[in-house]
Amino acid sequence: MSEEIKDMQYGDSQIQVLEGLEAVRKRPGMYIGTTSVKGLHHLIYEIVDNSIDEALAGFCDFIDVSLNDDGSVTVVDDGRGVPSGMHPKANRPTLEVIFTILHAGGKFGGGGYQIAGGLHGVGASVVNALSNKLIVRNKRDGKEYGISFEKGKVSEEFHEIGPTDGHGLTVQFWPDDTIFETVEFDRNLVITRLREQAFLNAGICIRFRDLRNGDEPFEETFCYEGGIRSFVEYLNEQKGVSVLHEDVIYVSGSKDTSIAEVAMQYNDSYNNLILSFANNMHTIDGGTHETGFRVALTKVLNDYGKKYNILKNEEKLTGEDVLEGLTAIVSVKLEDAQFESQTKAKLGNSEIRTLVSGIVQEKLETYLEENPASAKIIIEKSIAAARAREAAKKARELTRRKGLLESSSLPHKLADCNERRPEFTELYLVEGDSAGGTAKDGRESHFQAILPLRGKILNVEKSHLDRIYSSDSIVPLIQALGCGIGTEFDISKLRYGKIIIMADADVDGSHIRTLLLTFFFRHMRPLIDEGHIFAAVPPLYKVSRGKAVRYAYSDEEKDLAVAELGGNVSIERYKGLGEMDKEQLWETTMDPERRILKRITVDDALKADALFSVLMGDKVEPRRAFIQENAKYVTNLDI
Ligand code: 28F
Repeated sequence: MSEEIKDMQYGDSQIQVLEGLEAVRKRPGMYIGTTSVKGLHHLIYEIVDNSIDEALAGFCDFIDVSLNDDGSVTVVDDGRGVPSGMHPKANRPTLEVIFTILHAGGKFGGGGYQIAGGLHGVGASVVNALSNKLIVRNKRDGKEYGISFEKGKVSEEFHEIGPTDGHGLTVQFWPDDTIFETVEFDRNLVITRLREQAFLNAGICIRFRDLRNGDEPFEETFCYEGGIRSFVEYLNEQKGVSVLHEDVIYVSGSKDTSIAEVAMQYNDSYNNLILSFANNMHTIDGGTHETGFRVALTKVLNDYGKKYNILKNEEKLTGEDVLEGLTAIVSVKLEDAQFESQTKAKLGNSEIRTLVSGIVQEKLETYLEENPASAKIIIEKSIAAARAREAAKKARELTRRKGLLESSSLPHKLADCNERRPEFTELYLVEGDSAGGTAKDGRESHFQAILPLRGKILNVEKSHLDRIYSSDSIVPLIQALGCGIGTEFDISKLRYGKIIIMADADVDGSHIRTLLLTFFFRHMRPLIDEGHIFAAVPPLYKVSRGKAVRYAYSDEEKDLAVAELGGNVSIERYKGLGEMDKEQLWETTMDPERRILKRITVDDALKADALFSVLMGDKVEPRRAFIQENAKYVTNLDI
């Protein structure tokens, strides 16, 4: 950006005029990454990000997001609203410029907002370009103004509507169905993101409403005074783990224009959950902020352990040991974030490593000195991890020697599809050989592959997770997916775009779903983050009268179907998928036009992970209540 623009006051003239919106419509992927369901959701995030920027600037504390019945999304904030004058350079109303000129809004400039969110930061104009229709209402200086667009072009000129006591911006948009693979928003994806943003920006309240089902609107408000501390508490609650020390450890600090904060708490589980963020963007691939945290954590725990003789002789904790049972959030905000890696989700700024490791080193040390009881528990947990690591290493070597995971051959139980391009293919993971056989006969073999899983083996797998590496059920799964596991995991090698878990709606089915979700979550996490994992939702009843057939997925739906078809209906209750013939299976759970799929989010996986811990004995108390509470969730997957 030119110095001339940089030196200007923040105002109408700072908008950078870069390109027209036609380019966005021609190559949407360049601006939002993908036109899949993930890209679709990005539209909401872009608009909400602008409200959050206004909140971070200190002028807005309430954001309202709703999914409307007509397929549109409305975002409202109570910020200052956009200056209502003309943009001097473009000689158009500023509001129009923000929504029509690429990169407008000052996100990429200095000045203006100190710290702007959004990795892509492509802004409102890209959302506008990719929407059939977009309506803006702007309240500022006692007046309300409006402007509307169609496919990025002004359809109703900027105009004054009338007086108002309010202030802030409202945007409503209808995504363009000729651009996106789907224009149906997934409530859970939106909720997960909004909740995350509320945690990352303490004090901002975000209300979410799903108004698409008129009779039963859904509403939830996310508002956390505790910020990332509350985030850690929330995650541990979701995991259903017992924490090892009372309070969440929180450290923060800043240098120049960068700020960093870390919240962490150990629990009694054997896995870790470290989520890192840069400018409110989840950095899935980590980066300098996460490395700074890990390095400092390892050093501080080793130093403390040695100083107080908890670590003996040559005993040393590795970076992996100190993470066992840790839930942590690392969040940094900086002016000129640099991202690397294929997914552009890895922070590269080296000064951030120094900042984070500096504050963790200094402040965590102080915490440990002031809380010796907690310090001892934490270090002993890490020592136990170090010993378990040795044992696990041996188990892994055994599997490696067998060469199972390295072999490029496909499992013999896999009925593969003909299509090779993953974006068009689906892999059904089917509980049991009998349902597997029916699915094989009933599928559309062009794009649907079937892998039967041996449920019994999964159910008795009550040992440590390392045993899974040699499990007869999991190894074929790893082979079929083709993308490896753990540190060798490479999502670009994934052989199927959708991985669909098809299991009965009973306890056995729930076990299998739980184990699979836990497995994906712990070892193939990007599959969940990138929305590849689904649960098929089989019907509970078949209601028929002569040739007319209705499938019902709940008791209410069954009653409706009975009412619709009139008297003399026959009602069949499915006990399991294995009971259906191939036509029924196709109609109810495999036909893309008719089936119901639930996309698995990180929240679902977290719940499954927690349940898995209980089933596998990670957690002993209060076992029964916990299973009862959560088994229902995993069985029904909250549909
Ligand atoms: C529903 C989405 O986009 N909210 C926004 C503001 C506030 C300002 C602003 C936005 C001004 C000249 C670019 C107000 N007063 N919600 C939103 N709230 N943009 S977007 O300014 C944009 C610049 O050109 C704002 C003083 N400064 C900034």
